[in-house]
Amino acid sequence: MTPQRWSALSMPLLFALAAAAQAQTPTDPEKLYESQCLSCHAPNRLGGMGPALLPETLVRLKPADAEKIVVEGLPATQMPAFGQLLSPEQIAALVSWIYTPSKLPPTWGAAEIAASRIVYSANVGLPAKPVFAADPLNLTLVVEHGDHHITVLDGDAMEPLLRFATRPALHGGLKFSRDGRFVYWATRGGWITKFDLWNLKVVAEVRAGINTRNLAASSDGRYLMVANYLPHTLVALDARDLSLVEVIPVVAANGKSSRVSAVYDARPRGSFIAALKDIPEVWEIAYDGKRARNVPGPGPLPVRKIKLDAVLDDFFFDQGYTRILGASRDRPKGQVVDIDAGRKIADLDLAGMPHLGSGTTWDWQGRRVMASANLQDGLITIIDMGTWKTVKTLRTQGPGFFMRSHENTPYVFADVFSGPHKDLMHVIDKRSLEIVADLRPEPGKTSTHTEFDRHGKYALVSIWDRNGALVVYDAATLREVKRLPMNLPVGKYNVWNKTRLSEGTSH
Ligand code: DHE
Repeated sequence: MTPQRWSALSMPLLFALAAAAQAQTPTDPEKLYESQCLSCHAPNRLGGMGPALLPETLVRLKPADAEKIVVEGLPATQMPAFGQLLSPEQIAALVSWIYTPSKLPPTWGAAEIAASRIVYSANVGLPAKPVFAADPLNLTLVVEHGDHHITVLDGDAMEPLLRFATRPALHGGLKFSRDGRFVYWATRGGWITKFDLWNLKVVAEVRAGINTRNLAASSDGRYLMVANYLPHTLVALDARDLSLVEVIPVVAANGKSSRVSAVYDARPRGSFIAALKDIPEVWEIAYDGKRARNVPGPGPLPVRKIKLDAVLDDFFFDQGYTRILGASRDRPKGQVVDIDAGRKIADLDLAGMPHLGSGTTWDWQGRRVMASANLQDGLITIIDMGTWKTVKTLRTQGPGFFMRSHENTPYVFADVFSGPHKDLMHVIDKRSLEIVADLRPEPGKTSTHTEFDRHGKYALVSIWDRNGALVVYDAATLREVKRLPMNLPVGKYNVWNKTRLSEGTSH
């Protein structure tokens, strides 16, 4: 029975039916799953309308929280409340079972990927002209986690143009075509979406994995590369229609397979660079044979494997895309890898858990420096990208997640993501390397992730709360100019900053 039909029944009848169902329903979790969950979460727990329910995909959800969701349902999703229908014992058995490995190894190969593809043909071939008057290069997309939506903001007026629903659990950077017309994103459940930003329409969707990390878009506009945790694959898609180009198994020479930490486009190299989580290797996958001269191999997307001393969980490119700065969760030091030479060239003095992918760079006293927040400790490390030495360590009021800046502002915004000061946003002066201001946009609520408009005039900060907001600051005076209510907003992506590779943000 659907949740909608339940609500049409009278309460006493509902309770009587629920009691009868509880008495009849078995406590065997597999049978419970078949009768109650399979229609949305799919056979073999691979996920369908609802997410996959496997230990590999549930790492971020505590069993107690999973139990709460089963009992109460999940607002703004199709997940109904089972608290009246199943007994506490049945719910406990079910929850404990979804945290055990599946008997059948979860598979998501070429056939499943191809079968999942949806092309919205009415939205294909629409005019190459924006349907709105706002500057298309100054649009900012805001991801709202609370009810799984994206808001498209006019970056000059700071007014929403459109708010639309996405598939659940969108994570990581949105990636744009170079003209800014198309935007691509991935959900943790493996769904990839292509959206036409000029016509404000979804063009196509495909499920490229069961548990996906992120995606990269090639700068020649031809390919998307999807990094998966489950299965252990990189998946290349045709950026035009999301059709499958190739599934690349991520396996080392000794046969050991690996999750992919992340994949990024290296524009000047004509290649994708992927870091692996379980094998100490970085892979370069060439999509432009002319530019990527040192990537030999057959097929349209040959792979070059660079061996390292340690796995990389997170990394950052230098401006020339010849070196990457990498960090491993279980190693006290970071490493600098020269991609051309194919080896580590320096260690980085980075303690704790630096979040390099969310760092920022700028010129300081004639040198290029890079700053990274730390997910474990209240410190920010600023590194000279010529000598690879730390030039300054700043103590902050707690662990941080994102550091963001823009060419046209002297400031870096660095959030305090957790702990008692999670409502603070530090403002660092790029000239003095000192914290010069603390913003507290909403006392008690986490403030996080800053993005600038294309001109660097406004800094947009997320209040990460279901009753949250997007707070717009004047980037020069640091005064609040506007506040738009939003539901758990997190990442924000300005078309200009992302397509022009602004030095203050990630790409
Ligand atoms: Fe993210 C980007 C990894 C948890 C919000 N995050 C990324 C990227 C990686 C990453 C590799 C770069 C992707 C890209 O740009 O293509 N994130 C991780 C983790 O390893 C970590 C710590 C744990 C995990 O389970 O994945 C993690 N991330 C989170 C969150 O808890 C956040 C705050 C909320 C969420 O979405 O789950 C979060 N991550 C973000 C955002 C970006 C991101 C908003 C894009 C930032 C940008 O400006 O590009």
